[in-house]
Order: sequence, then structure tokens, then C-alpha cells
Amino acid sequence: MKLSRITLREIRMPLLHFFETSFARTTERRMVLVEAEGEGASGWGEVTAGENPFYNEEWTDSVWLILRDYVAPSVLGREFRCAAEVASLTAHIRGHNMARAGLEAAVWDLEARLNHRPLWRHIGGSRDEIACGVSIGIQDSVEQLLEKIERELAAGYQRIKMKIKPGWDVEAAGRVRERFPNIKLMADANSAYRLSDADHLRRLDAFYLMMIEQPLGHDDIIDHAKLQAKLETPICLDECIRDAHLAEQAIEMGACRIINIKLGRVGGFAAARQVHDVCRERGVPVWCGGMLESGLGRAHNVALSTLDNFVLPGDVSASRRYWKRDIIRPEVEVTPQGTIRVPEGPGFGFELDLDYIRSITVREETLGKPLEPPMNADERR
Ligand code: OSB
Ligand code: MG
Repeated sequence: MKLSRITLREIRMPLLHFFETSFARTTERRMVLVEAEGEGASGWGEVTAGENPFYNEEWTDSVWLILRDYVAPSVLGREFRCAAEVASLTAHIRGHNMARAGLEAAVWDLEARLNHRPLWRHIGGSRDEIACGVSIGIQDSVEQLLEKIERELAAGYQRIKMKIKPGWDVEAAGRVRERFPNIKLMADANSAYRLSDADHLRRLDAFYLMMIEQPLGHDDIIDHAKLQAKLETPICLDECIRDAHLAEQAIEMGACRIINIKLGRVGGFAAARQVHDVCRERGVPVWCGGMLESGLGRAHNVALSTLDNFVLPGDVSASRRYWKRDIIRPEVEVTPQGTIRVPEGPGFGFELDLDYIRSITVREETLGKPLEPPMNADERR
């Protein structure tokens, strides 16, 4: 298999409602889409980086440069056996997993299409319906939060995740629990605490949360192990788990009992499957995280969630929760039972609305086989 062209597009999409985490409030998304052409077909991927380097080190502008100057030149015109090999072509790039994953996912989509197969079957998925939860951002008041939860439960969602930060945690979670004593409830701190907050975080144990996600440093597994020893509530790691080896180490150290897998954060489908397998072998359940994706990234998340150890409801929810108009047809919809039925069409299983994509594209660049191969040690001599 070989790629002849890679096209990068940056699109802008305003969110229907702002989304606030412990690190930022997002009102408009700027995302990079990757189209990979080769063997007479094309596949698409979405880069899941945010607008600022606050969740991890990547953001819209960094992924553009990394894709243009490093990822694309490393893959264009090179022979590879299958999509599962693409990650190894860019493995010399340190970090920048989301940029690398954007192209990798596009090649998986391309390969699935060349095989006339749905992407979810192509990656080895086994479920035709996935369980959905929602992630609800920090609100201006607890009343607003309660109202939103009420609405999402009425829509059928199976579990509620609330974002927390110092000043919006024990009291807010307590009021949610008081109002909804029986729901599956969890909290995501996005690294807003330190180990010295352990006694404070222990107060959340009273609310029997399913889990608390990434309470401590974005890259700190050791302190999470110390914290887990003090909490009844299971810790779920998100930011910390950038590859299968880190997943293995975190589990071995007792730093978490659950792992959130995000396609971009780990560097693509091949890596996500490795993390999934490491967890399954060790009896650790996983679920699919979200990064406020457009329909394209959302469809890839649906496919990923069909692997058999995705046993907990994920953050993959309906397009209409985010967008007035999504870039795929049909949009991602959720059943009244809080599930998404997995599409049977080829590749990621939805049609791209190319006219709409064109209308919200703010920059576009097509990269072909480089005239000069990147300079290597031999040439420099
Ligand atoms: O930590 O899971 C997170 C959004 C942006 C950055 C980080 C996270 C999130 C979410 C939103 O929780 C999940 C979604 O609805 O896409
Ligand atoms: Mg998270």
C-alpha cells in the first residue's frame, strides 16, 4: 500500500453550548481533518487536538505543522503492508500522538474501504451497538448542572460524567447525588489537584462515584498510585496513558482501576488496540473518551468502541449535543436506550458532507510525494 497525496483541512465549528473543563472554556472548535489518498481511494481522519496546549502539549496549529513537515513526508510514497504499520513510520517523532493519529486513522479508513468493509469490523470490533454516556462541563450554577443532567437522562444516556475543579467538586457532586441517588455518576478533574488534596478528594467517596478521572498531574502515574491507595473511588486515567507500556505500568503500580482510551492521545487505532489488549489481559475495563469531535472523529470513536473490552459507557454521544449542523450524513444519533447502533457502510460508515466542509474550511493544503526525500545521514556526509 502507498499514499500518493495527503490533504490537510482546518475547519471551524462553533459549539452549541460552551464546554468548560478545569483548564479552559471552549466555545468554538478549530479542527484539522486529514484526507489520505492512495490505491485509487481516499480515507479520512480527524485530529483530536484542542485549540490550546492545555489538555496535552498539542493544539490546532502544532498538529498542522507536525503533519505537514514530519508525518506526511514520512509516509507519502513509502510502501507499507497495512494500516497497522503506519504508526511505525512516524514512531521517530517524539510526542505529537494526536497529529500522528489523524493520518493513521485516515489510512485505516482507506484500508477498510479498499476491502469494502466497515471500519469497526476491520479493526476487529465485535459489538453492533455501543453504550453511551455524556460529559457535562462546569456550569455557571449547580441548578444549571442539575437541569442538564435531567435532560441527558431523559434522552436515555446511561451514565453522567461531570467535570470538577477546586471550588466545583464536593458540594456540586453532593447535590447531584442527592437529586439522582441511583444514576451511574463519575467526575473528571483533568489534572486539577495535587496529592496533598487527598483528604479533600476522599470526601467524594461518600457519593459512590463509578470513578474519578485524572485527578492529578497529566503525566504523573506515581502520585495517582499513592492517591488510589487512599480512595475507595476507583481512579480512571486519561491524560497519563499515552501508550500501552504506560497503561501496563499504571495498572501494575495500582495507579488506576479503569482506563479511558482516546484514539488521538495514544496515537491511533493500532496503539488503541494495544492499550485495549493490555487492559483486557489484566482485567481492567476501558471506555472510549471524547475530545468534542466533529462527526468524523465521532464515527471513528464509535468504531473503536466496538472492541470487546469497551465494557463501560463512553463519552461518545449524539452530534446534536454539540453542533447545529454536523459534517457527516446521517448525523450520529443515540437511541432512547442510550446506545449508538454501529453503521454497516464501508469505512467509518457515514457520508461526508463535502459542500458543508468546504464552506467551513479556513485553510487547506495538499501534499504530494516530496521531490527530495528528507535529508538523511548519508546525504549529509
Ligand atoms: O478529559 O475527557 C476529557 C473534552 C476536551 C478535553 C478533554 C476531555 C473532554 C471531555 C469531552 O470530557 C468529551 C466529549 O463530549 O467529547
Ligand atoms: Mg478526561
